[in-house]
Amino acid sequence: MKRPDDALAFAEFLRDRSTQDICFACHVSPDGDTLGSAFALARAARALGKRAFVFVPEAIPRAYRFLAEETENTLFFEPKLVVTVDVSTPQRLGGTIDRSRIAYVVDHHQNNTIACEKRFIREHAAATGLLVYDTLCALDLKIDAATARALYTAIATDTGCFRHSNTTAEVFSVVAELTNCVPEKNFADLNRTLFVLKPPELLRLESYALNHTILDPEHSLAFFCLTDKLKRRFRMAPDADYSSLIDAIRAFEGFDVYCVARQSGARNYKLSLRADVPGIDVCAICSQFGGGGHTRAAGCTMQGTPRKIRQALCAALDARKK
Ligand SMILES: [Mn+2]
Repeated sequence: MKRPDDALAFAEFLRDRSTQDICFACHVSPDGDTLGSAFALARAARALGKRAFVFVPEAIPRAYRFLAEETENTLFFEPKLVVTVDVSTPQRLGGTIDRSRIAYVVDHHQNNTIACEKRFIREHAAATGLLVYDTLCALDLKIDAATARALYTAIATDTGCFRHSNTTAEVFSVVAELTNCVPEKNFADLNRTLFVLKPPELLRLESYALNHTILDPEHSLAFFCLTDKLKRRFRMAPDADYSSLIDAIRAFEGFDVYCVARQSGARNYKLSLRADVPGIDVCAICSQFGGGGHTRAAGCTMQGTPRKIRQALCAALDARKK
């Protein structure tokens, strides 16, 4: 079993006697990777005899709540150390984390900007969950079923259920190992929870989104804007998870870039971008607007009206093509 240096160094940090009372911090709009990775790490830290909890700055989406239940994330204390997990920027930590206590950064995003000397970053890894898996191997910890489910959640969600271009041989070999760690020897039930089941109001909203996506062949862009008004019309829960909308509109054939702009505040929109062709770097585009992410999946926040935002996005896409 390979034990790369970066994983060994992080494993050594976790095992160290001075490493105590750890908070594993997730990013805002928590997804399967930040949550699955953080809960797997919290379980590992506890197995090493440390106190540990997972800090999630916003409500955990329904599909991932089982992670917090399986790992009993009820023990809260003043952490001595913070380890950020899958968090690319200080802004994405949310407001309440004491940044002076950040002791380690574990991530796979490009250009991670969290200030910290100790870093375990692999920009080409499909998911932070793969870094955590290597860490558990470096620690020689047995992977129990709950940890396997947490890591599977991290890897399966960040690869779009093994559909995206980041689905490498490493992904399949790690997932093969994880499959052997659950009693049923498959992840069928978990896949249903993660990828199939959705609240009825969200399914109806997705159907509306498919009917109202602006298809712009000139910029090869499919764009949908989710306004607060629409959220009210579909009676969406305040903590609804809208991350599946971008996957829904990504099914439109013949486009290079897909975008969902979600209103948050009067003139504030959170954009999710996906590029499904090589050569278009949506991370670079989002960086222009203060965001970031991966080459093919990135996000940023923009101010203005839906029309102005779409125009600014088209201008950025045009500039990239020249
Ligand atoms: Mn991730």
